[in-house]
Amino acid sequence: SFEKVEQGPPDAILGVKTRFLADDSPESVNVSVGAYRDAQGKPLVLEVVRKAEKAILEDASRNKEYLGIAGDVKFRQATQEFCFGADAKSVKEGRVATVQALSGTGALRVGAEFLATHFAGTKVYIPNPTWGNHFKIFGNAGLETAKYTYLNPATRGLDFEGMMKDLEQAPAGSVVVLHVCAHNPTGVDPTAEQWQKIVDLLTERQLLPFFDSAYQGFASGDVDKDAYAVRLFESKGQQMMVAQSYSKNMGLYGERVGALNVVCPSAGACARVMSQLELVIRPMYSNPPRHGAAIAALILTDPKLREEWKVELKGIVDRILAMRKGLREAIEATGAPGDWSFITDQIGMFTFTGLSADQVASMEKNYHIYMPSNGRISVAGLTSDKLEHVAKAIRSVL
Ligand code: PLP
Ligand code: TYF
Repeated sequence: SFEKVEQGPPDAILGVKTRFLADDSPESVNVSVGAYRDAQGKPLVLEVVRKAEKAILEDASRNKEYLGIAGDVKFRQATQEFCFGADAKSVKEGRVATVQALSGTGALRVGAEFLATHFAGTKVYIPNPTWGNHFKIFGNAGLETAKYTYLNPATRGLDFEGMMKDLEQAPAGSVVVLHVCAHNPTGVDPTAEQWQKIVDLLTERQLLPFFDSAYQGFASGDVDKDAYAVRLFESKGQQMMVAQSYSKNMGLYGERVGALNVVCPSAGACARVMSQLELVIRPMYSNPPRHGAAIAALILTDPKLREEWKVELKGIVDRILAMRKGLREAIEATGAPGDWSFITDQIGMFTFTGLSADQVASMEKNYHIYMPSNGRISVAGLTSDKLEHVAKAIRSVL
């Protein structure tokens, strides 16, 4: 009987939003979920997305037939180039197996299922801390997960030595999950020099990188610059997997647009991997949805739309940077002790404050400010009129 089914716990991040929605205080602030809000605190649909949608609706040659198992062909081609660059050797040589996926989460899940099927027993190394869903995605696929050192809590910077030491211990053939840029939740990325050392270590130790690319363009505003790590690995001839998401950089959250790329050593291996990815997908959801992928494909391939997207993306990144600066200054203005420069040093949409779970609970109870218990603030959810309130609340819980 379904009576025996037990109540499950709420999601660590999505559960916070539920509590926020139930709070009718005029002071309430939602800095929980990583979703961009405009200067008025409203969800944003990019102008370029509206334009692409309009063009799609008006194009009578389009229909609602099922896509193939691997998804929209034009999107798959465009997303490969977006990730690796048009000149990437692996793309030119037809060595990249790419399937459209249900955004980043779906891409990770399909990739995990593929690994579990063909490389059973593989251990997956995941940064500590990371996006909480990583452990469940790989774990539910039946893979063993392990943490590797990432953040140094004392400096709120990268513990690079700790990271390298842990990865040196990983058995050959293990998978290493790496955030391409704008690491969630820490906002801390390796430097170019450190990435060089990481690629050398992974090559030497025969470890397989599984990149999570949820924020390409969202870190620096420059989509090519943000792809640095992936393109570095690609240029070294590394085999790898990359899960891409267009949730943040195109603001397509609910459309579920993403892709899984598997860079193979040969075109033959690529064709075989492709066939196996399709065998993973077919019994799960048959084929992915059309609409969002058509939007993304049009924006990526139409030079005029692509240029407009660039400008809008820059606007988003600039607002986040302004909120970082504003939050730091507002906290410093309260006379709060300590060094708050990490807020403007960290990259992407989050700032990892180092606030304890108790302090976070107190912010919620006494100031109606909602964030996950790990102390991560979604800076993209802040607006100028809330900065002082948030800063004072932080000051008071210290
Ligand atoms: N990976 C990371 C690190 C994320 O932060 C997110 C979203 O917040 C995702 C993957 C997946 O998001 P989506 O499934 O919407 O693409
Ligand atoms: O804020 C975060 O880190 C994410 C956001 O289907 C998110 O958890 C929310 C819903 C979803 C994927 C990611």
